[in-house]
Amino acid sequence: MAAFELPPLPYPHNALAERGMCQETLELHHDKHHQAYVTALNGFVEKDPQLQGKSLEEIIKLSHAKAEMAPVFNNAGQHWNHIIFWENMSPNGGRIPGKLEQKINEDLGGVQKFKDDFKTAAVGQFGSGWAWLVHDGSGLSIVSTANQDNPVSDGQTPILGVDVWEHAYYLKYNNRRPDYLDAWWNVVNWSKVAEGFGKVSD
Ligand code: MN3
Repeated sequence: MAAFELPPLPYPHNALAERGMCQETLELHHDKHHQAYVTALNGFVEKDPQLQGKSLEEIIKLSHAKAEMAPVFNNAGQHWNHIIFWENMSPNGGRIPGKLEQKINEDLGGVQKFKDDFKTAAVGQFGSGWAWLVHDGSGLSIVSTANQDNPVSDGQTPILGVDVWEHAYYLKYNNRRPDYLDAWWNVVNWSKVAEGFGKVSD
């Protein structure tokens, strides 16, 4: 039995299309790209006894910053990143719950400034990568990471993340990464983000 499985997309592939995330992108991105990371990761686990029986987080920590384990880290990191990415979207994401909004106001200078700064981080990430809203145990901050990296390796807990690899937006938005990010705000699943925030802040 394979160690890891691709979790099903939490909504139909066409569910976000009206809000700017097209069906074809979700089919390729989830069913092909994410599946490829899971398949590759399972191949490494099958061959390496030290990875067997380990959780995804354990494998990420074990393989982080080890040159000989880079392929393991790349695929484990991307599997982790995409799980939160799919969960962070919804056709009815609702509004930012009050407690999270209050913390955004305190730590990030208000919701509009948070959105502006998050977009700046995501647009400014050179090449492939991610932008994240993280909690470091005391407060919220915005970070970006290259390629497959994620803030877990730095002891931070991501509660919201957006994929800015070209495969996430190129079919619909071509080179217009800022337009993709503008559309992405329309599908953010705020109740899920607040759930993640509750786990680290309570
Ligand atoms: Mn991706």
